[in-house]
Amino acid sequence: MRLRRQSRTKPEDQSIPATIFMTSSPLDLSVVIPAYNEVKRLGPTLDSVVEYLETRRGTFEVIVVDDGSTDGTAALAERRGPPVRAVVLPHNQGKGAAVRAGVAASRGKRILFSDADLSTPIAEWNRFAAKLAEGCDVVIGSRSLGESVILVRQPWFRERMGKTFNWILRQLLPLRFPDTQCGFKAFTATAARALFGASRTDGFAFDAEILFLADRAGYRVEELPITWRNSADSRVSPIRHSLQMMRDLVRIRLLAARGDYALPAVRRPTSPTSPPRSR
Ligand SMILES: Nc1nc2c(ncn2[C@@H]2O[C@H](COP(=O)(O)OP(=O)(O)O)[C@@H](O)[C@H]2O)c(=O)[nH]1
Ligand SMILES: [Mg+2]
Repeated sequence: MRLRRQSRTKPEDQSIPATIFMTSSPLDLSVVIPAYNEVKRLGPTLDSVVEYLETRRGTFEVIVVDDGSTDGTAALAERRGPPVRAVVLPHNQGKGAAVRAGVAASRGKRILFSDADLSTPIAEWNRFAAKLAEGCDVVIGSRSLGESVILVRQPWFRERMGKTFNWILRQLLPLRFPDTQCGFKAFTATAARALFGASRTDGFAFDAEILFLADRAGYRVEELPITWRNSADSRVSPIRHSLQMMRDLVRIRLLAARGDYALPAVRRPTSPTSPPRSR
């Protein structure tokens, strides 16, 4: 049966047909888009995401988390109406805080977060969905795998910054992923709720924290090569955010050492039919 996607009916409309309630919650997919002053890039991104997901089976919502933007980002998202909705944070808190708020507001059985510039095209979701269906809990895009296609590279200083960050990261945390920072990651709702519920990092180091927690708790995490087309426009300030990310990595290490992360280990059925762990 082809499921109906969420209605475009506005929340204040009292005449919503009963069938829409029956099919709209829980949804098959929530796409979370953290957005900070994204009024220029967000419109085309929402068009692509909604157009693509409408061609696929299943119900979905797109949650734009406006992180204290001052350029009308929230109004743009609100004007769209369902399946797009806006979560508005009163002041700028950082990408990690925004994705966490989006996950908390989501109603999907699976959650994908994507950068507002769609540097990884939304059509990649197809392969991520297949991996989740195989039994993965978390599937992360990686620009560092041999099969990844980098159509437009980041500027040299950002590539260097990314590599340095990942090197320092590996000195501090036992992480096996060469690219933790790609803004395209998918989760089962159970994994996303547990991981973001335990996460404490508001800034750009949140991906590293989530992956560290996921591995430690025994979630099945896999990387997928992706296509990447870097958008020259960037909200990342190389010096300020590098320092903030370093400080946050040290803090994650300390929180872990003190046992401050409340995340129970995953229990899996031990039947011979359960999918093998990737480690
Ligand atoms: N919520 C939030 N999102 C941010 C912030 N800075 C950047 N982002 C979002 O994070 C994503 C990646 O940002 P971008 O500027 O494209 O980073 P780059 O591709 O690494 O240069 C986009 O969706 C941004 O809107 C921030 O302070 N808060
Ligand atoms: Mg970008």
